[in-house]
This record gives sequence, structure tokens and C-alpha cells, in this order.
Amino acid sequence: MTTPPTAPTRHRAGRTAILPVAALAALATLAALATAGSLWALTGAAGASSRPTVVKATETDFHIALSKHSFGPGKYTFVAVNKGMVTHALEITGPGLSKSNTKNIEPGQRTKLTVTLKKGTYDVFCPVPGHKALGMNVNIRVGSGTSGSAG
Ligand SMILES: [Cu+2]
Repeated sequence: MTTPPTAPTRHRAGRTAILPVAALAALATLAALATAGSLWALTGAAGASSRPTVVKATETDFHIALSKHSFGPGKYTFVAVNKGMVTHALEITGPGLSKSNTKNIEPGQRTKLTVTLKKGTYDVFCPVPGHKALGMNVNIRVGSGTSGSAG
């Protein structure tokens, strides 16, 4: 007494079996294009989400002043501005960083340095010989979002 509800779909299944080879080739091309398109979209999205935070590092003789004091993990672009009378540069050392430094910055010039900071303590200093000892040295602590009290 019961009639199977899926009976009409059998006709469609029969038709797909006689699709020409050309149509199958077209489908394969479409699939390839779709894959390429989604990959492109993924890389595009990743690039937009990792826009670095800009931190100004003003260098004088012999001090470094940062425009930001509370750091969370992420990408940062340090803009080192030499407002002193002698040549300076900027170097950052810490977790995950190796040889992250700018070239020499002449008085009045500025240079950018983009780094990815992880949780931990970093050293921001001037690598010109002698300058770090003269006071061009700032330690920054990268926390997990909550900023502690500055000692
Ligand atoms: Cu210096």
C-alpha cells in the first residue's frame, strides 16, 4: 500500500549518466577555478587581519621613548625617528626574534622595523656601539592582553 517517495528522482539519475565528455571536462575546469579562487580569498583575508600596530620610537642622545607602553602578542611596526645629533639605529631582541634591526638612521631621518611579538620580555635598544650603555635601552613586556603595573 505504500508508494516509495524517491521514485521520480530515478529519471534524473539516468540522464546524468549520458552527459558528454566535454561537459565533464568543463565541470573539472570549474572545480579547479573554484579551488584557486578560495585559496586566493584565504590569503587575502589573512593579510588583512594581520595589520601591524604602529609604535613610534623617538631616539635622542641618548634615550629611546616609545609611544606605546602596553603590549599584547601581535605584529608591530616600530617607526624609529632620530631626533638626536648623532647616528642611531634600532634593534629589538626577544622571543622569536633574531637579528631584528634597522640600518643606521641619520639625524632627522626615520626608518620602519616590523616585528611579531610573542608573550615575554623584549629589549628595544640602539645597536650603535656604546649607545645602549648610555641609556638607549627600553625593556617591554608583552602580556596576554591585560597590562600589569609599570615598575
Ligand atoms: Cu644610538
